[in-house]
Amino acid sequence: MNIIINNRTLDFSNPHVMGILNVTPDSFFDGGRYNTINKIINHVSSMINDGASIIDIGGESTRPGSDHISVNDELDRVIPVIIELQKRFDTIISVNTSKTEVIKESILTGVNMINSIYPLDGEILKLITDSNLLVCLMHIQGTPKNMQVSPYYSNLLLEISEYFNNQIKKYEKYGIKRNRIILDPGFGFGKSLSHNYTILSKLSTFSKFRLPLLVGISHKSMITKLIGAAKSLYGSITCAAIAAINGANIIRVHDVAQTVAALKIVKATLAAEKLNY
Ligand code: PT1
Repeated sequence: MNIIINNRTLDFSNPHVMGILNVTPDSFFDGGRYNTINKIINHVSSMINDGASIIDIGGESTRPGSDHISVNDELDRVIPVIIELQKRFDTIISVNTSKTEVIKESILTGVNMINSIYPLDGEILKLITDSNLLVCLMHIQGTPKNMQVSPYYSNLLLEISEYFNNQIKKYEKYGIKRNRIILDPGFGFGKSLSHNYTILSKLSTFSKFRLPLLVGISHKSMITKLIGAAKSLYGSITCAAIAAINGANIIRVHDVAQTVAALKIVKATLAAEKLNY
């Protein structure tokens, strides 16, 4: 599976790492850490050197319980950063937003991928179609404000698959080519601890869509609830490795170098599996 974006080919024979760049003052893990353009550039530069092929810029926290910020605040945080990164780096830039205005401005600025935690509609899907961008389609139940109150599924994997089916159909109706869509089961977005681990263990069920699979597990509560925040890096790397073994194509993480190292081990293991001694 290959995707061509901006004259670059994303070859999915091995998983890619998406480095998280939070330009939020309140993000759940690293909020406020990258609050000057120099800090941002240094951080992105190390993520790329460490092996990230996509940088995901987010200006609004979507962790459980988080509030929305205003359109103008989000534009002020995100757009200047996209511009600076484009000047300096030859990387795929993803914008993590659900706001129409932010998506519009990001497209004008030349972003390569739209990563929205909500399904997109109408006008914005047309814009994405015309710009030939990649779009991540993530499953969510509820909204960040209420999604963890009492997540419930009568059939978790089936319901996520149906959601993907319906949304893919809608996206295609607006002209988005199927090979521009990336699927994401949305770890922590309206899921209990056991829902999250069921998805992780059965991730390969979503390979049937024959679309790239993105996962974001890094430092989430499904890890800290089991091993505590102080050790969440170890859990994040473990989850990245399990996800890669189970078919994830893009892994969204805070710790790029550590994840890339783990993925090398997974790659060697999967390659050896195919050998016949
Ligand atoms: C994700 C994701 C995202 N996660 C995509 N974008 C977040 N495509 C932001 C917790 O339980 O998985 N995929 N953008 C961060 N959201 C959360 C959700 C952070 C849950 C923390 C938790 O701790």
